[in-house]
Amino acid sequence: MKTTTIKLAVQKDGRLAEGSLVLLRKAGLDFECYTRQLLCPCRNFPLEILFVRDDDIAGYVESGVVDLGILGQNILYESRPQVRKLLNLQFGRCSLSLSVPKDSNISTLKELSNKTIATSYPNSVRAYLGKNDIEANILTLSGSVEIAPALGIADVIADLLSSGSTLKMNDLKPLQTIYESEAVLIANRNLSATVDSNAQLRALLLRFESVLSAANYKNVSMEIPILYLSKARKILGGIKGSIRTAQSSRDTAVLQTVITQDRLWETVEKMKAFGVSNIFVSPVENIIS
Ligand code: PRT
Ligand code: ZN
Repeated sequence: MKTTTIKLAVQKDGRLAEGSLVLLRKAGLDFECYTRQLLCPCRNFPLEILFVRDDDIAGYVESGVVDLGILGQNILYESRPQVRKLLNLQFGRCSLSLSVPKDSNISTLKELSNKTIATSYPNSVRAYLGKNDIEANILTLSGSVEIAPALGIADVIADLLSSGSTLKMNDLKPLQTIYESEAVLIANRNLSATVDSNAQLRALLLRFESVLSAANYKNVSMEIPILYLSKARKILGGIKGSIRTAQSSRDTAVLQTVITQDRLWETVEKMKAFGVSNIFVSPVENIIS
């Protein structure tokens, strides 16, 4: 079988850099990037990782300089590069939001009419205004959008928002969300057309998918009086076939299962009614189906 090396571009420094590396490591990829050199080969997979600025990633993938890239979905919405999105990666979450000064009397979308909106995302804002039938002026800035109202050059801003602390620090408040965004894996169009026949790419995607599905699950084990075992099994459900029990003493058993993160606390509360003890919760690294 012919082995082709896949090239993947990730952000060198910035908000997506750490999340990208964590994903790659959890996928079992072994590489060293002490000084974050530009190109880093993987020891145990035919993959080369290219560390670049986030602004360059879409272009590199589009032109085929690299095969894959990890970047914010906001870039796809804004620049519409000719690439294919393969996976949502569950980190780098933020929203593109319209915000106004705290003391502004703008409180509805309609009131944006004829106002000036400062943003680094002019295409996204234009499309949103068009969809909502609003005519406003767009002032494109490359950064520090949040200070535009204080400088008197805009009435409104449209910027990425995650914790909201930048808004607070600049006496702004959110008005409306334009879209939600998270990090995504994108592929060059020619490469993505060969997913089925490209064994390396399929293997890499399987690794990423197994990490992503595991992120929503927890491993839970507990000691439970044997008396309540069958009732507990009914409540737990768990992933198909994943409830295991082993008798630990005459009247108790150790029960182990995998449950979704959102059911964790509710389930633990219910189990407490059965007199369970020694509850251990640990992350699930991969789910390979
Ligand atoms: O150096 P390089 O060009 O690679 O990086 P960059 O500085 O241009 O980008 P970077 O690292 O800031 O953002 C990369 C990607 O991270 C973005 O394209 C988004 O997909 C994602 N992301 C997630 C964010 C945020 N959250 C975010 N909060 N990008 C920017 N911000 C900024 C926002 O513009 C605002 O200035 O953070 C500020 C608001 O944050 P909060 O937490 O105060 O609300
Ligand atoms: Zn950038």
